[in-house]
Formats: sequence, C-alpha cells, structure tokens
Amino acid sequence: MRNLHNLIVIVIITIIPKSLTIKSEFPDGFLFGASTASYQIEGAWNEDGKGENIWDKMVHSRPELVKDSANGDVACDSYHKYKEDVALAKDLNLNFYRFSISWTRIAPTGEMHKLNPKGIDYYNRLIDELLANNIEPMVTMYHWDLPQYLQDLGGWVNPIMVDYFTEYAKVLFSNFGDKVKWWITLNEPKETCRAYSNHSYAPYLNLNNTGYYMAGHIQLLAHSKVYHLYNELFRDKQKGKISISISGAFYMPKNESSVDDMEIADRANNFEIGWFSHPIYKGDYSPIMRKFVDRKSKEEGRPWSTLPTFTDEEIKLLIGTADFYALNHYSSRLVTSGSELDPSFNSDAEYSTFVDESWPVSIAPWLIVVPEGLHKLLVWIKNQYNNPPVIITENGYADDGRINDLERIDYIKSYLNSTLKAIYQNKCNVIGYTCWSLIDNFEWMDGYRYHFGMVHVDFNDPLRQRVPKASYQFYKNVVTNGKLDVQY
Ligand code: GBH
Repeated sequence: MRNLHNLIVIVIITIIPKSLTIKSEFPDGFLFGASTASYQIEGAWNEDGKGENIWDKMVHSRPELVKDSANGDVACDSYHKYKEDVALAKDLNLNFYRFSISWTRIAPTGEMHKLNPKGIDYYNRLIDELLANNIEPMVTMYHWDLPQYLQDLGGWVNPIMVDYFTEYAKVLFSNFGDKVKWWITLNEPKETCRAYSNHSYAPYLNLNNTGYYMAGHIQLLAHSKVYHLYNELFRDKQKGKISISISGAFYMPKNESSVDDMEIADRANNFEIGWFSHPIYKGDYSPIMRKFVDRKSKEEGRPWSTLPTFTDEEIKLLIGTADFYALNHYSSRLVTSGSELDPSFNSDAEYSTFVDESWPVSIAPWLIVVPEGLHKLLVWIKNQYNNPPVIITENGYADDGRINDLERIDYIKSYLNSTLKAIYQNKCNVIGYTCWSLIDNFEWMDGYRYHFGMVHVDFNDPLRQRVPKASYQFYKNVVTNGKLDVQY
C-alpha cells in the first residue's frame, strides 16, 4: 500500500508540467516599487517659481487635443500632498518609489544659470520624506515635460539638447545625488520620438520619420553624456546606479511555424526594444534597423537616411551606459508581413500587427493583456544583451477607476507570474518590479478617462482624496510576503 502510494506521488510529480512547478517566492532582495511622473501627479503648474513646460503650453493653448479638455494644472495635487503619497508607499511596504523631477521647477526655462531654489527644495523634502520612511527614491530626470523655452529652440531634434540635458543632470546629481542612488535619465525615449513625428503627445509635432529618428538619436547621445558625467564627477562618492527606461511591446510571430513571421517578429523587436537597447548594449543601431531604414529612405529618393549615423567615438561612448536594464512594458502583439500607417516607422520595419482574439482588452484599446509576452520579452532581453540585471520600471493596467479593481489584480498577478517564470525557468536576472501607478493620475492625451492607480483619486474633490483599491491590498500582500499566491 505504502509503495503504491509512493508510486502514485512520483507519477504525479513527473507528469506535472514545468510551468506548474514554478516557485512562487521572489528571490531574496527582489525590489518592489511603484511609479508616478511629475506632470501626471504634481499639479501646482505655476507655483513657487515653476516655469512653463510643453505640457502646460499644449493643454492651455490647445485644450481640445486632450480628452474632456483635461489638464494637469492640479492633477493629484501631489506638490502639496506628497506626504500622503509617501504614506501610501510606506503602508505598501515598497522598497522604492519611482517619481520624476519637473525640469521647469528646477529651472523655469530649463537653463541652469537661473535655478529655482523652491523647486529644488520641494524635491529635497520629497526625498527626505521617502528616506525617513525607509523607501529608496528612484528618480526619473525626464518624463516628457520639457521646458517650453528649450522646445522653442527645437527641443529633442536640436543636438544642443545634449548639453542642456547634461547641465540639468549635473544640477540633479549635485543637489540630490548624496541621497538618490537610483537614476533613470529618460523615460521611454521612443514615446518622446512619437511626440515629434506623428501628433501623439506634446509638443504635438508632425515631423514624420525624420523627426522620429532624430529625436531618438539626440536622446541617446544625451543619455550617454549624462552617464559619463556621473562616472567622471559623481560616481565614486555617490555610488548610485543609472539607466534609461526603455519601453516596448513584445512582438511574436502571427504564425509560429512560419520562418518568415519569426524573422519579422525579430525585426519588429529590433525596431522597438532594440532601437535604444542595441546602441547601449552592443554599440550602434542594430544592423537590421540600419538596413531597413536606409533602404526605405533610398526608395523614397532621399539624399540621406532618416536614421542618423553615430561617429565611432559616439558608438564607444554609448556602449555600457546602463548599470541595469530598465524596462517599461504593458502589452504585446502578433506580427506578420505587410505594413501599416505609411509612411511610418512601421512601414520602415515592414511588419503589420495583429492581436489574438482570446486576449483580454483593457479600457485602453492599446493595452491588451498578454502575460506570456513579458515572459518571452525578458528571455529575449537576456539572450540579446547578455542577461543584464533588469528592473521592470513600469507595468500596469487601465480601467474605469473602480475601487474593486479585480481586473487590475488579475493583470498584475499574471505579469508577476511571468516574471517568476523568466527568473526560475530561464534564469533571467530580473531584480525588481514597479507598478504603474501608485495613484490614479493624468493619463496624457486620455486625460482622466483611464485609471492606472492602485489608489483611487477623486478628481472632482478639491482635496483630491485618495482611497486604496483592492489591487492595493493585493500588491501589499505580494510586497510584504515576497511571494505570489498563485495556483499551480
Ligand atoms: C507609459 O507609457 C508612461 O511612461 C506613463 O507616463 C503612462 O502613464 C503609462 O505608460 C500608461 O500609459 O497603440 O498607437 O495607440 C506608455 C506609453 C501608451 C505607448 C500607449 C503606446 C499606444 C500607442 N504607451 N501607446 S497606439
């Protein structure tokens, strides 16, 4: 009887598929955080000496561009209520809080010879409050709110931005670097490029592919210069880590057994995640991107490629400029041949996207739930870039703002589960996870229609009351216990 019992146990264990034996504990020292960004939460758009940025300018001069003509003038009023935000982060037991600095609070025009002491003081108070509560600040230097003056000079398509950004970073390192050990130079540079190319965000320009790739090129150079500045003047003393938050969907072949589709998916990933990763991890743009954009530019009869070229010196300076891989990821797509939105970067890359009908769609049409996409993306990053330490610096779900946000719980649970699979099945070196977002906030062109917060914010209440949702309690349990309770 006993032998039979043992035999049955052994048989059961051996027939359990691999995916069911994943450990539900995160590795020791795994970091949990939550993220926000200055324009999306702070409000106080013209207080205490803050200057005008491209979002202030756009929402005030062209209110019709944003859903419901919403704006970030008040947003969550975190400029005044930051202590409440920190208290929420503390109660969640977060290891770190990722927030961004509003450049025009530090210097109203973006030029560093005219600093605004009250703005610097605000971030010192926020950082001190975090540290007093044992929460590490992770600071994004730039989350899309460029000083309007610098935009008037051309913004990210003017190479002079490399120097302006470096001077700004120097002020941040000098003022906060003794207390901040985690830095993100730029948030989602690809999205900033879209803001120049196809009327997607402020500054709401339509410079097509030339503006698109140019803005990326200059952001890469700016990032690398800031990294070297830190090495030269600050690293020895401050001992922090620097990266750049790279965003992207993961692209999978529409037909898994089609060699063509597999090649197309790899190309799509090289155009998306690879655009900013390849120069930093391998040097220069990926050969596949170079080839396709050059060829398309030629076909169009252009005298030069829309994808700019790095000098040998610039390539050298770019390699190795990330101390960890910072990944913002929300969704995935299937790809096959064809092209969309001609002329566009998609048409350069020659792929078209599809979704699987079985994938759940959130209230935001682009945010389709594909947890296995994160698993595969983490493996792709491991294989492409030699298994760097990865912190997921954004991941989250959009809904209508309900308190009982069960879909958000499902989403976070499944994406965390994919993270565990990548760690234990594939030995991916994932060291942290950040939920977007701590609190509901201004969702850019979508105004306040889509909610990403684990905490509800009442935008009709002058006090902007914060109420934790169900997902808050869920995430608190995960963070506190360092494990995910999922059924295997
Ligand atoms: C992040 O961007 C941002 O960093 C953060 O500020 C933002 O609040 C958060 O995500 C949630 O959106 O399929 O053509 O409609 C995510 C940026 C937004 C990029 C939606 C892709 C869809 C383009 N993503 N966008 S489309």
